[in-house]
Amino acid sequence: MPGTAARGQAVRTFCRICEPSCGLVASVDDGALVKLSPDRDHAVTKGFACHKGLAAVDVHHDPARLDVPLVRGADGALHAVSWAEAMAEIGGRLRAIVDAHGSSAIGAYLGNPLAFNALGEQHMVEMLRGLGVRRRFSAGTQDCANKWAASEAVFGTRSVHPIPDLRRTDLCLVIGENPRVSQTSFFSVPNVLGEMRRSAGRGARFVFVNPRRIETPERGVGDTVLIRPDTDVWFLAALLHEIDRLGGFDESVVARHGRNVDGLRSFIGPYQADAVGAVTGIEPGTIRELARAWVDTPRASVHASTGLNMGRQGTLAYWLVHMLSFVTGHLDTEGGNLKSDGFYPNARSGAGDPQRGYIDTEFGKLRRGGMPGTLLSHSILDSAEPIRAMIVVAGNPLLSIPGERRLREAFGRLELLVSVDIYLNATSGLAHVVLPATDMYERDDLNVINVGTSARPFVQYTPAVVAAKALRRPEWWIAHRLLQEMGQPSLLDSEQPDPWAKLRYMLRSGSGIDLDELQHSGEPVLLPEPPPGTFYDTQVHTPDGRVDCCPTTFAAAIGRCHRLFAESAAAVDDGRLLLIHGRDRWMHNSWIASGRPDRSRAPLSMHPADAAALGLADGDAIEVTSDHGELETTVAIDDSLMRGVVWMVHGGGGRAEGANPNALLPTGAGSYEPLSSQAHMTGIPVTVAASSEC
Ligand SMILES: Nc1nc2c(c(=O)[nH]1)N[C@H]1C(S)=C(S)[C@@H](COP(=O)(O)OP(=O)(O)OC[C@H]3O[C@@H](n4cnc5c(=O)[nH]c(N)nc54)[C@H](O)[C@@H]3O)O[C@H]1N2
Ligand SMILES: Nc1nc2c(c(=O)[nH]1)N[C@H]1C(S)=C(S)[C@@H](COP(=O)(O)OP(=O)(O)OC[C@H]3O[C@@H](n4cnc5c(=O)[nH]c(N)nc54)[C@H](O)[C@@H]3O)O[C@H]1N2
Ligand code: SF4
Ligand SMILES: [Mo]
Repeated sequence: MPGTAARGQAVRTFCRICEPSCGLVASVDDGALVKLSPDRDHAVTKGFACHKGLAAVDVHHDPARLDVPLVRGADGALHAVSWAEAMAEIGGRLRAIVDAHGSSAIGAYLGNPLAFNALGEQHMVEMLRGLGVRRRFSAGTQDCANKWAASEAVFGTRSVHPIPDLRRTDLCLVIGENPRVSQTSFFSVPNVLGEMRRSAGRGARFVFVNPRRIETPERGVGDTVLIRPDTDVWFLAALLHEIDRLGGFDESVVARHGRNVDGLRSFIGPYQADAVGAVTGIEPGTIRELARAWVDTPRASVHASTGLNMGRQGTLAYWLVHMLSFVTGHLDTEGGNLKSDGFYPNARSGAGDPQRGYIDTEFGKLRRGGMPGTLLSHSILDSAEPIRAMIVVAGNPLLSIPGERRLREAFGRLELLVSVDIYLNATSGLAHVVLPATDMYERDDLNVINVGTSARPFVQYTPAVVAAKALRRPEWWIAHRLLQEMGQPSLLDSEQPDPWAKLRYMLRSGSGIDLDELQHSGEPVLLPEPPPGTFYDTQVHTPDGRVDCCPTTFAAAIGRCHRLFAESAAAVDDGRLLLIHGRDRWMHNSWIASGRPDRSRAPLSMHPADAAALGLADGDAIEVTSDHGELETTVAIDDSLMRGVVWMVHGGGGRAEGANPNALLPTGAGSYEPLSSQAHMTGIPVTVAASSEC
């Protein structure tokens, strides 16, 4: 392993659990990782780290970690084997499946931690290409696929996501995001709460749009505007409508850099603040006041996250987020929204023509690039050409994709399920072969996650801080070992494989950085901060170089949007509660539950008045039912919620015990947004009743 640390050393490294990539110092003694501490000398993250990042030392030493390859035997149990035996098992089964059904019978799912793993992601994707795997699923369609689709349509590239210029902004609208808990997404700011607090201290106003009064305002930053779930698109349409009425569009910016603004105006036409009041639950006066504030504030910015993404119309909603910034002249300006490049210009590499972005499949038209997660069980159980082998890397789709019960049945039908993970998770518990990966302190890496979305971009190399324990292997090696087993060209054919070749090239061509020097210094290298005044020249990749204010590919979605509005208006008082979910401070998706006060709880939080109306009290056992499934849990009274909304943490059933809200979410036809394949996961109507078993 290059750079593995010797005895009694402090090794500079960084965390790869979430997006800020906080700098850490690893204390290594006698080849063992002893402690992780915040790196106070880090030029960007400056000693910030959260408890999850520091507790990753426990993940490294956790006796529950996978140490050796496992193969399921005739007795139904998993047995320790060598890498050669595990690969022979996979190779034998895969070859039989491909011989009988072709490579289209192989599917794959790539989970969230792979996006934090520079070599792992690149080489796993290469391996899937080598094996001819067409049906690829990922955490992306449960997380952010709407953002890729919207940016591709508006800016001509899926990779452009301008971020608020927090240090200089005077008004920041934060939609469907909980920075205190999650440290934000598609927006890398170390200690984002501290940064927001500093901005608030100099007078910046933060407005959080959320069905819950989230923790961030409690910490002295801003106010919450409560919104009914899954209605962001209409709130944003009304905000733009009222801004336009006030003359807030910047006609010269729009004329110079935009096209189809008439289409945008026609879309927002029906949505005055008064018209959306009942559906969004937001007082018309609140929207008008926000519109006035936006027009009157020269430095105004906006950011949206998973709460907005997971509605039925995430692409249209994110389109309007871009529009709010662009048509009012706040994009590419100080204190507005800016886009940085990181160590390579990712806007260019993400460029694509939205007109050619969709393909015909047996499930209808789908966005090219990745299948909707909510069609995974259908692709195994209901397809004319079923997936028979699945390769799952760094993911727990059984728990993270809606519809666990159906997925369990589908995975049970597979002729081969391979899981590459650091733990035996719920998904790998069903696998035929489980392969033990290295964790983030056992592999060398580069902070690739925040390229293009970082407020203070830096690039840093970390060595493998310690050698891999037992038989754990890095993903790049596993990918190429499998290619080799399948008789495909593989890096391992060479005596001195160089998994870094592509990243070495990207670093050099993108920012003139020499990988060897980066490896040698261990220092984070600072890159240019997002520069105002360059966006339209460097980041827009539409055919005519203009920002598309109403892409023609949205036509059907716009018609659907108007129809859904009429339906939602009719359903406002139907008496059902609306389920939302999200994160808490201790859990990280399904795989970390660090220091969680009560690991066994995933209660349903209810507003006191909603609980009282059902005769329920804190701690009562309940059954929660939707049109798609049911679960049992207990009530937690929570007056931070909007009336009529109930909340659960997601990821339950993994490292933390407890119910998983995905049992209540839709799958199959109608469960994903047609434009982006993003799953519909928020604002799900449910009924709650005292548990009949009590
Ligand atoms: N109801 C509901 N569902 C959701 C969400 C929600 O808000 N609500 N959120 C969605 C979102 S945003 C996301 S990103 C997805 C996450 O979906 P997934 O990525 O499928 O799920 P995770 O729980 O993150 O599982 C990650 C797995 O990777 C393993 N792992 C960790 N580090 C490594 C490593 O270095 N190498 C390897 N090979 N494995 C590793 C962990 O042990 C774990 O088993 O879930 C989505 N599902
Ligand atoms: N502690 C912790 N941090 C994490 C993670 C974790 O599991 N735990 N996961 C990481 C991952 S993979 C991701 S993607 C990021 C996500 O980061 P965030 O997007 O900030 O995720 P959440 O903290 O769940 O915040 C989502 C918010 O959306 C609100 N919401 C729900 N429905 C709606 C809606 O319809 N409209 C609006 N406007 N709001 C709505 C919820 O109340 C919630 O406060 O967090 C990352 N950081
Ligand atoms: S904020 Fe995220 S990147 Fe930073 S230490 Fe915590 S988990 Fe790691
Ligand atoms: Mo995510």
